[in-house]
Amino acid sequence: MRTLLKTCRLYGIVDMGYTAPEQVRERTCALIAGGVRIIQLRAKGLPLPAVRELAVQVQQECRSGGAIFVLNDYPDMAAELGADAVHVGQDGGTLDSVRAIVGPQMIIGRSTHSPEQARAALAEGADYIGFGPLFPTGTKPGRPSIGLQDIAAVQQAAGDMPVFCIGGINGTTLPQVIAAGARRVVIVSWLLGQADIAAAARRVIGQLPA
Ligand code: TZP
Repeated sequence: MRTLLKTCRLYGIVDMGYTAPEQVRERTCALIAGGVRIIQLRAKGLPLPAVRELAVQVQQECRSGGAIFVLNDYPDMAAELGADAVHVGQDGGTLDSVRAIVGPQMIIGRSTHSPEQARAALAEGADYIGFGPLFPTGTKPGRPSIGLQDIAAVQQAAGDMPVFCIGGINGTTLPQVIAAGARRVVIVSWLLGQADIAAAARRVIGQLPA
């Protein structure tokens, strides 16, 4: 899975803030059909049994479609389900403590909001980082945006480790993000809002540098 991770350019999130429970399988499949090979379930604020039920659905579709399944926030549940990856925020504890729960094989991703946090996460053993929000976004309301100026330096400091730029990326902002040095992106609301999610994902992947 770590080998597959290195090939991923577009990271998709099935965010329950934008997705009805009955759309979860269909949206996961649409992302996969569009070439997305890493997909996170983000289910903020839902009761644990509901998160688990949705996670099983995303995991099953990822398994049959050959995509990495990432669970946001719940290392214990990720371990119990045998998720491919778990994603934690700055408030998710040390990566050592997450690693102790999920074992040596699981991919661990960390959200970072500054070059310092990005370097710290990589030094701490993250397998990939999210870096943003680059622009203000309704998906994380109230979170200050960090702009584009640090992307190239973070990308360089990360070397071979995947850096996924995130936050307010859409069809209009993507070219600026790429011009600023991004090689990988996460797109949430814009992608989920497209009438043809697979086609939109395919177009984004086609724009990202190989
Ligand atoms: N972390 C930083 S920004 C963000 C997360 C989860 C939300 C990105 O969502 P969108 O809708 O692509 O701006």
